[in-house]
Amino acid sequence: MKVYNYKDLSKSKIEELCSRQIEDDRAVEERVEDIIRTVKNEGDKALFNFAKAFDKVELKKLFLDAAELKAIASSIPADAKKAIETAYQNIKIFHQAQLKSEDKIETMPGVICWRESRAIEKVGLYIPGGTAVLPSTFLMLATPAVIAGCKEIVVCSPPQSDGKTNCYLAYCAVLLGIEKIYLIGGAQAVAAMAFGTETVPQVYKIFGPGNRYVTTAKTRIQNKVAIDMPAGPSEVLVIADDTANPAFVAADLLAQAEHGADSQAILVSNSNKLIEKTLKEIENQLSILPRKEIASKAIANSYTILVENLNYAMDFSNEYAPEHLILATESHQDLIPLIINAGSVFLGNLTPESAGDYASGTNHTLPTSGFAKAYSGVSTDAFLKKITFQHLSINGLKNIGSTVEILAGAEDLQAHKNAVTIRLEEQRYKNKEQ
Ligand code: HSO
Ligand code: ZN
Repeated sequence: MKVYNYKDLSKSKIEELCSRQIEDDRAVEERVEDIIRTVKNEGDKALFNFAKAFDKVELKKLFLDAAELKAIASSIPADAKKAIETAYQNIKIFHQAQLKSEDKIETMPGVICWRESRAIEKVGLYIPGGTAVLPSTFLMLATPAVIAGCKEIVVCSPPQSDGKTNCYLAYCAVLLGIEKIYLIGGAQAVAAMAFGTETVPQVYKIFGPGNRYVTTAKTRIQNKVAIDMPAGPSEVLVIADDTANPAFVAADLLAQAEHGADSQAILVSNSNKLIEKTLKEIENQLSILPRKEIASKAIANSYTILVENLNYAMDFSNEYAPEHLILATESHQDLIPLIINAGSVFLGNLTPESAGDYASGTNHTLPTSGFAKAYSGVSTDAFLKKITFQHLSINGLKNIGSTVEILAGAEDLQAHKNAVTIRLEEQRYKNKEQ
């Protein structure tokens, strides 16, 4: 892990450190475009063929139904069942609290405006499978979808080699009342949910992480359906001072690094001693990780920055806009107001990112690649649309009328002006009659 001194970094070097070098891969793009076209043209037939080609399984049907899911879920170990239930409970409580109704606002006498939420009727959730099966992602996406009241929740996850799904995902489905898991992975799953096939319902918004094929497919279908956010490799930035425990910091950096060789784990500290000790700890802990090959590649792509004080650390962090920000500092409360760009923040020495990844209640589907500058993570809101309403009383019409007439006149939109004038005149006529 390279160590930089913040005061020696030029503006362009900082920019370079903050850029996530994700090259466009023309080969992946072409493959994905071809997959999307094939699913669009051939529907289910394409999905069976892709399962054979990519997942190496000959499927008899494209989904598992409620009874099959229940049977698979029954083999879940008791401790895993309990852990999923606890995580679900916390995620549910936190996301339920996000359902808030707004007040009606009288902007001027007789003019009342308000917003109401309505669930997106049909949503698609992609749950990765293959080497990384993520029941936690199932909980993170399906829980807010259910809470928001989405009528149709289509869940796609690649099949295992036995043509099924694993017991953890099956149990999540049972717990959430999801009656089908479509055994479709990769770009073909995204295409199926975007365009619909004989079996897979078309949805209005697609959520979920995935490999390059999945994320490329999500960007390609955006002219047809909405997506949660553009996705890139996962990342963490830890700001630590002398009070941090180097072993804890190293563990957090490695937890990120084991996600993928392209993950980034960045340490920013005002303490040289902490940096040195953490680098040693990384070496020790890394050597015994089952995923050490992956994690060491990610660590090699990552770096450390020594800053003079924590204000500079915050400046760098805001420029980097990390998906996860860990404040392992004594003054974490004082730093909160300085945070401008971050997906999710973990405060203090006893708050590992893993808590949020699995079970504390916050969502782990978060903006990466600097998108935390403009995007929020997934929440109950992501499954809702806000519809505005307004009502004008006669008094309201009289109060607002001339403003609208004048502005419509200024824009040369006579019909807009008339829509007000015609009503005001009818009122004047009525008044005269009385
Ligand atoms: N850190 C990942 C989420 C995750 N971690 C799932 C473990 N499982 C992105 O926030
Ligand atoms: Zn994680």
